[in-house]
Amino acid sequence: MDYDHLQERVQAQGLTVRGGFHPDASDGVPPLPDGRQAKTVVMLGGVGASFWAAFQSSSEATQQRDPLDAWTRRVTAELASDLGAVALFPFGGPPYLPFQRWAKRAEPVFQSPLGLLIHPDYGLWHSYRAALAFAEVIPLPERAVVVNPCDSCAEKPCLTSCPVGAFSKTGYDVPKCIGHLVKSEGTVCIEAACLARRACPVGRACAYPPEQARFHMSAFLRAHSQS
Ligand code: B12
Repeated sequence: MDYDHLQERVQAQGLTVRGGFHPDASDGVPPLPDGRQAKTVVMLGGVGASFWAAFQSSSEATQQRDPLDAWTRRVTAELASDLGAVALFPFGGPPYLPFQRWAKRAEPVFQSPLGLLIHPDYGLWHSYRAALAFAEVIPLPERAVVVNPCDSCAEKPCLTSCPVGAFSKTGYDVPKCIGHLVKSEGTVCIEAACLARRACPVGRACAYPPEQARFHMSAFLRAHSQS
């Protein structure tokens, strides 16, 4: 198995390889079905609208419950079976697998003040949909050396753009955010896929188009207004 072949197979399913790493026991990667420790983990996800068309044309897109997760499960299970890997998912918890921690091992992304990981080119407009765990060591491309874009951002507009001040240096006030999203004034946050996220100057070309923004924000709102 080589990395380029893997990227081709993954892209054919509409997902993107988001780097990989060779885990050790401290990474919290679940053991493979035969009890061995995985030797390579490859992260799969999306950048901007990269998986949106593939998902939208799938049979899962019109199902009522968690359509994106259902699509992700199917395409990743197909990839895992073809490539001899085990599929792991960021959803389905709690407990949750530490996808953001793994993402930082896999590619140059950094914790932004919002909690989301920032990528120097894609900004906050990217996500992790699944990971593939392999028993073998797959050689990985050399990791690019880049700096955290938030370090040189003096203004930090992400921390001052939320209409209800849900983000602060002490964390993210989820009930405050949800309380606003359910009101008519919250529509603008839904259309923008979060005004705080939208305020970040990095990777704006990758910002989600309106339909995708509405989809993600509505799913987030549904999940949290029920609890
Ligand atoms: C629980 C959860 C949340 C909780 C956060 C609770 C909290 N304070 O941790 C809530 C519901 C608030 C949340 C919100 C959102 N989330 Co969320 N969330 C998760 C989930 C399912 C589990 C996180 C976790 O507990 N991991 C377990 C620990 C052990 O793993 P870890 O990697 O070591 O933990 C890291 C995170 O917890 C992170 N963290 C800490 N505080 C916060 C706060 C926020 C807001 C986020 C996003 C992360 C975060 O720091 C830890 C150290 O790196 C992950 C998927 C996953 N499996 O990781 C997605 C995930 C972190 N979320 C994600 C996203 C995109 C969002 C939303 C934008 C949803 C949306 N609209 O699409 C919002 C952000 C707010 C907004 N207004 O837009 C993405 C982030 C992608 C990225 N670029 O980093 C993830 C990775 C899912 C994915 N499929 O890609 N999320």
